[in-house]
Amino acid sequence: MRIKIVCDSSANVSKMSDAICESVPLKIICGDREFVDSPALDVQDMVDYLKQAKARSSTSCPNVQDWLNAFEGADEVYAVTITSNLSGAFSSCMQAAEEFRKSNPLSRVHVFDSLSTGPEMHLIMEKIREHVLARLPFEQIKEKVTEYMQRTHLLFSLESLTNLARNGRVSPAVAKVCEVLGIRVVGAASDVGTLQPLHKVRGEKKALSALMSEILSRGYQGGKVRIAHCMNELSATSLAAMIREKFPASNIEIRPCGGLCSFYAEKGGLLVGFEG
Ligand code: X90
Repeated sequence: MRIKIVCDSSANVSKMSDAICESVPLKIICGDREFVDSPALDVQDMVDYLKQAKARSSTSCPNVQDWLNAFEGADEVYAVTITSNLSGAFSSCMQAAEEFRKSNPLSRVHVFDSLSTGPEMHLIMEKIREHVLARLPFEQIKEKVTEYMQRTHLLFSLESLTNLARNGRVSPAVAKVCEVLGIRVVGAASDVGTLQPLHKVRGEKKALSALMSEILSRGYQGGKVRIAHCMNELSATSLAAMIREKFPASNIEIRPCGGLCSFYAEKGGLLVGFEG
């Protein structure tokens, strides 16, 4: 039996891609240039290009066929998408699941709406993989992962919300806060999968302590933490050190954002997924 765990590229896990895991790219579009968020994308080059470009930029989610291509050949599929409240990825994935089941009547597909993105999706992918490797049956994996998702969280710290606001993913009023140099917004993925701003802070240090106290208030006790950063490894490393100081045995991994998260989190942005 062939099992596949499929996610969209907002999970930043293209490095996890192998025979079981597959990442389906979103796209970043600017004028007549299109950046496909695959492992081959040079994120720095994209960010530099967007910075000097005059044209409007936007993003697009995988279409039904993109998902179907990733499902191809599988008997069991577990798909994880970016929040359905900010992207069409969940909806196109659900359509693909329906079509796939029709043309492969013996197959089983489940789509998890992460109501989040980035490192929280990463945690969900890892949990599915763990259960798949332990050979748990389909229904049980569905149940256990849905339960797991109740205790995973996503926090963010952003220097700019310009691309989020320009593309209608956050209100212009929230984005305006960040227009003042040095002001960061620290927030969380809300229960319904939208951006929930929590603090407006001046400077990186204050942002890190705000993140730390939000992590603790969500019941973190030394479990897994996955951090994705947009060109801000230093800050990611400092946060990891703060967490390790309190919880020396914590399991922390840091990785750079891929194209989609870099576009929206923008330079300096941090995304933190963790188990509460
Ligand atoms: O379908 C598309 O074109 C993709 C749209 C994605 C929009 C949101 C991306 C957010 C990326 C920003 C900070 C974390 C926000 C968490 C909210 C649930 C990362």
